[in-house]
Amino acid sequence: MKKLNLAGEWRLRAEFLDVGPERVAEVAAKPDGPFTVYHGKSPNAFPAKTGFMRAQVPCDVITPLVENGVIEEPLIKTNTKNCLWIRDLSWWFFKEFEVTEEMLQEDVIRLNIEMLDFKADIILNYRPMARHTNAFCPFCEDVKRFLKPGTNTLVIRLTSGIEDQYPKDAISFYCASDNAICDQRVYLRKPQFTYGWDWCQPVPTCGIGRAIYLEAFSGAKIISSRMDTCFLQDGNAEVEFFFELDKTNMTASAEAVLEYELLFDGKPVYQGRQELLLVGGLNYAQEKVELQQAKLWWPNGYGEQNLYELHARCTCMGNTVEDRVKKVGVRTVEIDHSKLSDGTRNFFFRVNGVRVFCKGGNWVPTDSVYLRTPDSTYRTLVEEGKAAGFTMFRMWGGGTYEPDCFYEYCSECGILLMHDFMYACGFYPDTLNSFLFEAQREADYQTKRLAHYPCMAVWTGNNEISESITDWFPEPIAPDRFYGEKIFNYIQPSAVHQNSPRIPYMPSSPYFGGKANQVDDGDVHAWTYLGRDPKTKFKFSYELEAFDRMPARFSSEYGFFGAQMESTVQRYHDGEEVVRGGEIWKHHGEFDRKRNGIDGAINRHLTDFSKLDMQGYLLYSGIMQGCLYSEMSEAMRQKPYGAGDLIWMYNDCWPETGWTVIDYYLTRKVSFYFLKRAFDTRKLIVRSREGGAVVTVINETPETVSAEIRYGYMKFTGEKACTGSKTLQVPAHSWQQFDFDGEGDLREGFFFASALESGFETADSLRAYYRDVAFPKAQVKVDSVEKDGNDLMVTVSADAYVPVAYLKTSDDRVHYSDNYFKLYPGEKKTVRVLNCTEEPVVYTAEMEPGERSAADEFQEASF
Ligand code: BMA
Repeated sequence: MKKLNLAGEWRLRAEFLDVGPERVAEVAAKPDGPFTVYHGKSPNAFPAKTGFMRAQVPCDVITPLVENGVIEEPLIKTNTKNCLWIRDLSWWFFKEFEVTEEMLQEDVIRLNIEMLDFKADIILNYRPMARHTNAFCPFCEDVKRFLKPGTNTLVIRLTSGIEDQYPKDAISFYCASDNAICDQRVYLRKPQFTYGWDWCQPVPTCGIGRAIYLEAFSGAKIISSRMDTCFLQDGNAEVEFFFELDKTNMTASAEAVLEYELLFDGKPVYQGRQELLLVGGLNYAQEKVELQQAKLWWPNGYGEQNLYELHARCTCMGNTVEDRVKKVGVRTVEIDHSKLSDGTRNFFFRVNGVRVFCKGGNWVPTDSVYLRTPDSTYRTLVEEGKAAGFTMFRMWGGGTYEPDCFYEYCSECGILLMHDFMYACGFYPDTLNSFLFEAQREADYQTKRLAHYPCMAVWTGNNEISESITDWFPEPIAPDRFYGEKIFNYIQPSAVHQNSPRIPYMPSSPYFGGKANQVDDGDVHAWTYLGRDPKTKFKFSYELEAFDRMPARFSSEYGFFGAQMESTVQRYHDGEEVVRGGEIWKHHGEFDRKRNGIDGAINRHLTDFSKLDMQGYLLYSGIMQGCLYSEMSEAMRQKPYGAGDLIWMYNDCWPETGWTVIDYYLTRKVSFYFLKRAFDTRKLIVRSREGGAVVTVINETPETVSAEIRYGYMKFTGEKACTGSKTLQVPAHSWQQFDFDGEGDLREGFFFASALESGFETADSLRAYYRDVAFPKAQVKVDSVEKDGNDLMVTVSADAYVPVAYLKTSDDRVHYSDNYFKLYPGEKKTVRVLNCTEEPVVYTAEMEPGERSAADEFQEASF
């Protein structure tokens, strides 16, 4: 097989939209001057343009426009407004390449392009030869008949797709977010967030993404392969290998040999060989094998992420073609829906037979200009998820299917995926056969592509579309039928069953119960319960006990808003003065309904919001977000039926004040550390009860520990009462509760439990109503600073309880093993400060006691 990589330097120019592919010769003949664009007076006026620019393919069109100085980086200042004109042009990519006589002797020469966004005309040697309109499955065609020996020219003409007029019909009537620029996005199979969402500005673009190459071959090759884990028994595993092979020459059969090996730590543990008689086109092979003493793959914290390597090759007509080496895992995954004693049902994931609590967040695209994300960003984001104790990302349906490296990192880091198909908040036109055709091949392609990754835990049909039909529309405006059902309820389950049969499928997220977002059944988006539902009428972020009462088993979405670090705010202001509430500030995230939630909560729980300056706002909104996330996560983890807590949202596609815990520039927000603690694998959670407290003891690690848990009542000033201790056997992967009796004034202290030597941090019963109590003035100090390689080990302590103490250096991007933590009187806390030489200073965030008003308690939900 001969491969010709077409990535690299291409030439790019723009034309008006009505210059179609048939005018390619005319466009190619235009003078090669520098690319220029004129907008007249307004940046969004209809543009005139001339010339060519260089583009490093793969790329979208914004990247070369920025690199060539035509536009400024769109994600800073208010620049997103200045690039809407990109949708008004067609974009022409040109590439010349050499084809040898030898290549032309092969049976087929396929042009493979992994991602084309969006409407693509593919023109080879000035002959328009194909059209592609789905960014979610690749272009792959035999183009041999269009090629010649010597120099060939490939032209790809792209438009963003937004330019077209689609029917204004029942289907498109509710798919716009506040700041979306097209309410007909549902007609286009491309990342839906690029039209704008309630957390990002629209950034229309188009481009060629990921791999692009020609591949010439004769004979057969493996086009998909995977290893499924059928069952585990007594340390052994039954696994099954699947191969899909494609043979050239449709009218003849041929002998072939398929060989494959499974390696662990570089050593073969199984070798397979099959002699096959292949027909033209598709052929299939499989084999079931027992692996002795299989090394299992576990989610983060639950055990090792053991990975095997699957090597495979096919020899046919004298040619041997190697398959891409795949890292695969031995693990089973299922959703347990068993009945509980009260007649309701469980909803939890079981991996290798072990119940797993899914801790994590929703993953959205990494960049509004999503084709430019380097692998290193995926790695950092996944590793940061791991560092925060995540066991799951939910791949939100308004984004994209990510590149392979992302799934590799999730598999390496033990982060399970609840994976939406890319449909969100809209009705999709399943009345059009052409649309169903695209839905079908996308489902087929993506389920096959991702089937071998051990991180894949469930496929979900879409984001919130099932919920929308039952919950979002009052009778008179509800659509006449459930648009999209042919996709979510028929095409997708069949593709999953066919290509990834050991992975569960759910038609939507949320789902299960008499209606899709029933709070006590299945997977829930807890927004409704937290105040979005007009019927609820008050904000639960003001009444933290409501988190405990919420009967959800698994919340795969809920969110609280929080500011970013100051360096990020400075960075997107790009030298402009930072004005809180100014135009740039507002543009980056403070869309109406998001804002008031956090301001009110700061007022209610932490301090007088009106007295905060900009730095104060950044700090306290971060702390508030962190408190709410940890309150909710701990509430979910201490319920016997609690099984999942995924925040909306983990990451971001641009720098904005929003729901995330890590920002677009990959800087950890204040809330990151609250979530990290809430997600500890060894964890105590204390809740006060009448005459004492209940302690939840969670050990997700694979080791059984014996823990001496000390408990009692402690005053903020450190005096203890009613103390006791209990030595508990805490089995691997376990959850248990015990309670103890005690008395104490809960306005002056709290119940606590602690087993530091066994890896359980001290926990207390104090909820984040910090304005209700008067903390004594505490002296906080740095006890010692020691160097450990490139890191500093900083030990701090306080003489009285501190609800939030934090370390700070001149760089707010520095990583700490923990930060924004509680300090208990007499307990020393040692923090690792990574890659840092500057000694941090320790501060406390003062909580100003205040009167809470009745209005605070039952404030009308504004959304
Ligand atoms: C949801 C999501 C998104 C949305 C978010 C915040 O329900 O699925 O569509 O952006 O809430 O409003």
